[in-house]
Amino acid sequence: MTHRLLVTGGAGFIGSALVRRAARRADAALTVLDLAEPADGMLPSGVDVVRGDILDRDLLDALVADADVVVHCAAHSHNDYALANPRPFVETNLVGTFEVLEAVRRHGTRLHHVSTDEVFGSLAPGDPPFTERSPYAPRSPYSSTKAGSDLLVRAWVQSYGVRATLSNCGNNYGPFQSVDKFIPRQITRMLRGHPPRVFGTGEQVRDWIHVDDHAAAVWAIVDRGRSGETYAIGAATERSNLDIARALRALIDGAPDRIEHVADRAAHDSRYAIDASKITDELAWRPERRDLAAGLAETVAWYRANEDFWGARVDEVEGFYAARDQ
Ligand code: TDX
Repeated sequence: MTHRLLVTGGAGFIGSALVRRAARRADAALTVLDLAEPADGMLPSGVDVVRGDILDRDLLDALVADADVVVHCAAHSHNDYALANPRPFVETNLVGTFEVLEAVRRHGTRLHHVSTDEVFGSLAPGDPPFTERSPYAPRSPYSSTKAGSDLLVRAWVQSYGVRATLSNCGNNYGPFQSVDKFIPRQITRMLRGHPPRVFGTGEQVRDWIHVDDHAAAVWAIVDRGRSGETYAIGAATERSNLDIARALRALIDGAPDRIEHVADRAAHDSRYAIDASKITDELAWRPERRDLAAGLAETVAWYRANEDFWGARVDEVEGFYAARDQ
């Protein structure tokens, strides 16, 4: 039987990786709903791309009516933009998820909600990693809207019997990530001859996972996950921002110590880390791309070869950061 899959946000970094992986399956018919036009090469041919907003109720309803499974990835995802202007985050991440939930409720459609480890707040150095049972403790406009969207999904499962799963993943890296995020920003700065810029001390720690491993985890949940359950996704690869900046610097121009420290982010979470035992034990998912050094080298090579993807955006992004002394 063909599975008709609708991926909201499927022209984004994580959403498109989900679509590329699903397109390998012979039994999947894929539709993407996204505000943005997919970048060249981002989506396989044969994917039906609909340009539009999850807040457009009629459009969303028509697409959900035609789907067996909805993977909800559409969100505004950048912390610094949320600090500068939180309204679109509340509208898309909270109200948009509400609209997705109402649509799947009307049509009895299975949902998977893609979320982030940021909903659990910030860890101190010796704390155990986040699990599915960690208390929600978001500290920023972005993470609070994602936390709220998770709670809506959980409530719709309990109150209306919606069939839904959730996932909370650590920091992703890989091809097609927007240049406003940490790793692509540093790579593209260095390719243009500028040093990397870390916020504050640079000692903040993130738990990195290749986007393809995240995509495989999401499809494992869609295939084998239990409705109502949450799955934490991570590859146990904690690194400080300084470690990453140095590694990239060494890959690109061999001068790992020339790094600029700039103004810190407000409410900057100091550490994220994920304990992925539940998904590894219950769904037999394992990260296959655990070699971060190899993954970063491949990612640098991708950005070198794909200036078409990022060249037109870097000035705008650097202008945004410059206005914030970052
Ligand atoms: O130029 C920079 N310098 C810097 O030091 C940028 C852009 C970021 N940083 C720091 C801030 C964070 O400590 O690097 C770290 C990573 O920053 P982001 O790429 O903005 O990611 P983060 O804030 O950790 O959130 C990410 O993971 C959870 C994603 O962007 C979110 O969308 C996801 O939900």
